[in-house]
Amino acid sequence: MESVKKRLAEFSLEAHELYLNQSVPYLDKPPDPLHFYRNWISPNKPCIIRNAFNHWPALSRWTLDYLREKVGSKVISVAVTPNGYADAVSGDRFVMPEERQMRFSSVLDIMEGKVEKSGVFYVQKQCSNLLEELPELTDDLEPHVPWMSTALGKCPDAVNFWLGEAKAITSMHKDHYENLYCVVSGEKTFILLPPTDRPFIPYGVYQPAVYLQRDNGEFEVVDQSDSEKVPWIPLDPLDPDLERYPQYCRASPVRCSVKAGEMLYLPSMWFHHVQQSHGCIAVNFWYDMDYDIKYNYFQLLETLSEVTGST
Ligand SMILES: O=C(O)CCC(=O)C(=O)O
Repeated sequence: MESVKKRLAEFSLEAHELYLNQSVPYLDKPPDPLHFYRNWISPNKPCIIRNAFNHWPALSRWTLDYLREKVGSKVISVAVTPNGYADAVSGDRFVMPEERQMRFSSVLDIMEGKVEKSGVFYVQKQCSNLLEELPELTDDLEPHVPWMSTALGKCPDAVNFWLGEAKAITSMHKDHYENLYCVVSGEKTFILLPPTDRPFIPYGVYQPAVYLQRDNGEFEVVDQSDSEKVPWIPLDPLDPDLERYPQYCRASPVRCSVKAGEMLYLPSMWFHHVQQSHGCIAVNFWYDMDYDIKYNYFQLLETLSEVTGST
């Protein structure tokens, strides 16, 4: 077992030498599908694409005033937390946000500082919330990214809308989606780690719970006793506890900032942690490719890391 563990760690370091970049490269225009498949999807490397959605009216239209006029009266799902961390480890719990139904105009009031509320608010429901909750906005963009849909041979499985406060942070995790993340206004900062860094990334298994805000404004953590325990990453890449998780010093996080008008290609199974400027608006396209050989290969790495106790 020890030799498999050692080989896994060597493999991760070799991956860096062999094919990974020290920073996230830029493409200056949308690629053609075959080129993109060959150079980015297949090797599973992230990149930032400029000028990929200049033609979306959203880029010039989506001011907070426009959103208030167009969808202010709509009721949407908003993630509310005391500290900005939705879906994150807190003590010995995996704590999810309170999912509150609010008028879009009330969220805008908070973003614009017109009202003061305790808690941190983030429109981030990842269930294709753009199509499900805000269909009025879909005229302002394309329903998919044609060159990506051609490259993958399918349309996206979800189109998500994101609008959040500066304090709203997405804790480190990975998804099995091919992700095209488009920043429409403001800026997002991603910390990325390749799937091959898995042996250096700690995991724990946590009791799930949700935040619930009481009438006095205090947040309570309520256990979801009927739900199964959740495997999650307890480490904060902004302040990694290297005494507790010494193996993380062998990982190679890459930081990139994605500005308005830019699109990040975030390949499946890459670990990511996300911060944002206040009021940042983004849309992303998730393509589920869990039948792909690439995904199965990283699942094998996951299993090997688990059984060798590389976590
Ligand atoms: O923008 C964010 O806060 C998180 C994005 C994310 O985790 C994703 O697109 O998978």
